[in-house]
Amino acid sequence: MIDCKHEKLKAWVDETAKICEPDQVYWMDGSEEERIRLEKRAVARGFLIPLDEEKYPGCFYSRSNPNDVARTEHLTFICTNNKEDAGPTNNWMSPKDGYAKAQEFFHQSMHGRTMYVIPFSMGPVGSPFSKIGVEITDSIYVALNMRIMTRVGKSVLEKLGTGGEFTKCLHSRADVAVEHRLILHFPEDNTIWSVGSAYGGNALLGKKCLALRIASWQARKEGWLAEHMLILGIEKDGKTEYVTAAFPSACGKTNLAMLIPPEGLKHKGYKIWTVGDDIAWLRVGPDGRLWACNPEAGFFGVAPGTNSKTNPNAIKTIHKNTIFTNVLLGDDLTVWWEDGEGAPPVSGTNWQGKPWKPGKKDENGNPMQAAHPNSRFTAPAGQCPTISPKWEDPQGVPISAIIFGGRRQRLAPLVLESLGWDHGVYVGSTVASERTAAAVGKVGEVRRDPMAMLPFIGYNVGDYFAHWIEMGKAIPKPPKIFHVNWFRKDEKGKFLWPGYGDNLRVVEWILSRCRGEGKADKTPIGFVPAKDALDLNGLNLAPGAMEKLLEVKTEEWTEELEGVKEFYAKLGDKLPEALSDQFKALKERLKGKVAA
Ligand code: GTP
Ligand code: SPV
Ligand code: MN
Repeated sequence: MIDCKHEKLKAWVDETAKICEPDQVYWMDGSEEERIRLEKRAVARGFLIPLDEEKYPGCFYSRSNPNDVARTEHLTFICTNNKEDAGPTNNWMSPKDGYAKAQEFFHQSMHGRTMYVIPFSMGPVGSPFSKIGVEITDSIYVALNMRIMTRVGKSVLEKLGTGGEFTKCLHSRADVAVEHRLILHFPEDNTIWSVGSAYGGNALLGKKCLALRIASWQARKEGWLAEHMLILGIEKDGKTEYVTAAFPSACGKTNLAMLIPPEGLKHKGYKIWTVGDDIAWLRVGPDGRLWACNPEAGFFGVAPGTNSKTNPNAIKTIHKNTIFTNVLLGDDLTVWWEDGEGAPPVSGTNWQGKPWKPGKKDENGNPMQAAHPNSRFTAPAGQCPTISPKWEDPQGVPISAIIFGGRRQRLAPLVLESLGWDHGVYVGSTVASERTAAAVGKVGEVRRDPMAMLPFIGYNVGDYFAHWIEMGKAIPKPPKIFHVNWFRKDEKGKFLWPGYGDNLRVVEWILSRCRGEGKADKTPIGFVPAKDALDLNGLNLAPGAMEKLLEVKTEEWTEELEGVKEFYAKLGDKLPEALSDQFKALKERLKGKVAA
């Protein structure tokens, strides 16, 4: 039994137990013995299925309710006293209404269940930049996932001491009904309440809820940044440079963070180091550069498309101690997904729990899906073959470049260098991307997703942009800011760029630009690589593909301004002047009135 000396925490747990009425309360200690015990219990209750012990040691399968397979942004709220503090891009509720509404759903929601109390740290326990949370949940699936994704247990409680600050994270699956689902953030109370879902981003409260929505609020107050970014180290000739990249959900962060250099670049001797694949906390370091930490301890990665061609490091990471959610479960107790590793099992059960065989059709005559497009793996970061020796360094790593990106079939070139910090913030603020399966909604629809943070900014987007502009002034040696698009297509709808490992060719150019090397052409929207500036050795691109990939069409970009204008108009007087100036300057450059 864990001994908690933090009176406020104990009182909160007692108070919560009175509302949710669990059968018992269990404090997690984070031990290995506890993991085995909880896994056994989850298996006995049917929440987890153990996979083949030889092929997948320590791995489990989990299938969630089919209505609960992605983040539900329309049920996600920022609850602040002033509506304006949530801004035009967030759903808002008053804290009073939020607590009252959710309380109805939490009431007696844990009958017949255990209430797990999970003390966790985002960032290494005890690091001056880490943040502590305590998640209360009735989901053993959540408890086991939190043990992988965060640092959990006794050491965190010890760090918290008798009066340490922590984020109160309350979660209940309740009846997993969409009508009873709410994901509420109370940044003024450092509190999160999530009910009615057991899906990752809705339920693993350390991740998007704490490390982005609540943390971005705190970061603004404390002068740092909490971002939806991977962190990647690129080593050459004994020197390692680091970049961060913000792409919207399911747009390639995990893949870029674990990339393998392509054959044609092998002779250059690059080594790639993975620091993080989803979230970065960035601060100004004593040397005047921007430094990034990964607050997470695991990867909650998209399964479909992951195979040893696209992402061999991920495949090696997930062969043990991994939880697979909503993929295909083979009758031989293996797992598989669309564009997965090797041949599919001869028979199995798909993500919906239906019998599945290769080639089987659904009721509409379409191929029956094996895995949900947003099916995921949860794996310890330390198992990644390319995990950086610095991934748990409390100081983080110094950043040379910030890369924004989106999924755009047209318009956005393969890579673009901004003209400076404020223009880079403009570029980030205007990122647009086609929707993916990571959140409920229409897949493929283009929407603005500023800094890939649209669903994760915990306050007014106008204030968030202003904070980015301010940060530029506070960083004596700021990183350069870029934009990439791996997803441009030809007329036939085929990707023009091979992507994955070949993305290193683009990162290589980016780093060369940061060192003041690398050739570029200036266009009205920023710098693109000069002809032959990208190393395409060993790459067989279709004739004319590179020209199309780097093409900047003035008419199309002028048209794009209309969309930006519409988006910026929503910000009203919260739009920072620096950004409206950037907008005007770009418009002039596109008219050709001023030199590009
Ligand atoms: P979240 O975990 O949702 O934040 O997503 P993520 O940004 O980490 O995305 P991830 O790396 O998991 O990639 C999502 C999908 O994009 C997968 O199906 C990948 O196969 C695909 N993908 C990743 N990188 C590339 C690329 O360079 N080119 C193409 N065409 N597809 C890619
Ligand atoms: C995303 O959707 O951006 C993810 C997965 O990384 S989730 O944790 O569900 O947010
Ligand atoms: Mn993400």
